[in-house]
Amino acid sequence: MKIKIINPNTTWSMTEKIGLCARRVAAAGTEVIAVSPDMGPASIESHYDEALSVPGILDEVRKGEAAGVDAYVIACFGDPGLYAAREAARGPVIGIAEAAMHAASLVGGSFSVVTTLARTSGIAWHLAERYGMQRFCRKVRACELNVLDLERPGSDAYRTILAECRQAMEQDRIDSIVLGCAGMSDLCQAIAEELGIAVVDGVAVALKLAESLVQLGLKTGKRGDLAFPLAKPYTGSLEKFAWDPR
Ligand code: 5HY
Repeated sequence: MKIKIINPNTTWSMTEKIGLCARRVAAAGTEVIAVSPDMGPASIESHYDEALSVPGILDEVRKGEAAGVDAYVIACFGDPGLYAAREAARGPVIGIAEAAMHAASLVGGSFSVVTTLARTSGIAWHLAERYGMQRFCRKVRACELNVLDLERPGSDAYRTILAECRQAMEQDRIDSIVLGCAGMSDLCQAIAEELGIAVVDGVAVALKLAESLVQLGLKTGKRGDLAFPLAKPYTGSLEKFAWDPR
């Protein structure tokens, strides 16, 4: 099977890292294709960034459908464009935040999210609410790191994130920690081993969930609000997004 992991930001070093972490857990028969769109923000740290990342995500889904991709992962903790991507795809589309929160809810009664900037914590809470995870989510903690600090040598990002995770473990009465950024994917195992608590990386969970759904023959339902988009003209730079009902 072919699973396409879309890092909606255009920072390819993060995309490569995300692809590596996904391939580490992928089954033998799974081809993992990790991409950044040709257009979009270098990092996603606001509603504005999220909105501007969606055309790139949908463009990658459009290309994936033509290439026979079986499922998609949206590797950004805000799950941007998740429902639009589900409309455009035949197979499953999994957001890393939704995947991570569900996984955390299966291995304990409570979790805290450790993310980058405090300004994105509202987005994480909105997702917890949308996914019915509020009763499990104790806290959303921010390290006050920019997303691209995760890619900057010498930024000391690991120690900053580890310290916040330790605080969460010691103060929040939780069973697990959810990493609130796809760019933290490579830190998951080290943090879990150092602290001795379950640490959930949404990239890995989303990949395994996508694999399972494909293996079970479960595709995105097309009888309701995730049906394929309606055909109509789109103008300007969005012209190529006009839906071809072929
Ligand atoms: C992400 N931003 O996973 C989110 C996380 C965040 O560029 N990739 C990004 O910090 O909001």
